[in-house]
Amino acid sequence: MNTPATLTLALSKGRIFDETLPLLRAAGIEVLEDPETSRKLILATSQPGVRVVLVRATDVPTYVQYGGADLGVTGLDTLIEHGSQGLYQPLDLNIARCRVSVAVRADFDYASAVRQGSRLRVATKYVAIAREFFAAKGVHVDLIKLYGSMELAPLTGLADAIVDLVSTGNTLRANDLVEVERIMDISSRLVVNQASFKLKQAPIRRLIEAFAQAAGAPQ
Ligand code: PRT
Ligand code: MG
Repeated sequence: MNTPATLTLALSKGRIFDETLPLLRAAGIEVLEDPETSRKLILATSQPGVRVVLVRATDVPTYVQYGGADLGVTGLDTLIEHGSQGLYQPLDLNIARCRVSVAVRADFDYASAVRQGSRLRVATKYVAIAREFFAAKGVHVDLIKLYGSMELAPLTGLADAIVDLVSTGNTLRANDLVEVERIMDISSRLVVNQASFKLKQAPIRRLIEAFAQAAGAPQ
């Protein structure tokens, strides 16, 4: 249970866990187990009152919103899609940086499709971000929700374009796709349950301050 005496931090395995570790270390907190080798979902730390729970990246905001965790680290992409109700967002951690972009097949003339007012079929996991972006541009789109392997959609004819995360661009290049629009820059945010922030104010404030210093971000 997440009790008043414990501070529970929700993280997802992979880049968010890996890039949060140095921030925890800066706050004097060592995670005592390695999620890649352990099957445990609740990880103890060097501070008896602090524990880490491992959840799917898209479930982090949900855990924090409903108090299954007091705090969590989540990509801005995930946060926008989830919505920020019940979540306090005190800090940009500047980790897991990437961007949300529009990409198409190298042989698809995106600029003239947009100029001619064609209706575009767009596949994405980021339906809210894509809807808002194309609406602001005045481009009519049919959005097709996917949960993974977005890059495949233009290659199979499922869609004209995708809206996806890009970091190095290697995945797009490997699939003969080109980035045609950059929608927004993404980094991971600290999110805090609003009730926890009131009830566990002192330890949460200490953690925010240590994270802010380590992340080099103004609070
Ligand atoms: O992978 P899984 O289905 O379990 O969950 P997830 O994809 O939601 O989690 P995870 O751990 O992959 O991503 C968590 C968060 O990391 C995202 O919400 C982003 O905020 C952030 N992040 C930063 C990224 C990337 N960089 C990134 N490059 N998330 C995903 N990618 C993927 C991207 O989707 C594409 O398939 O990597 C590929 C592109 O990388 P490049 O370097 O080839 O351009
Ligand atoms: Mg992933």
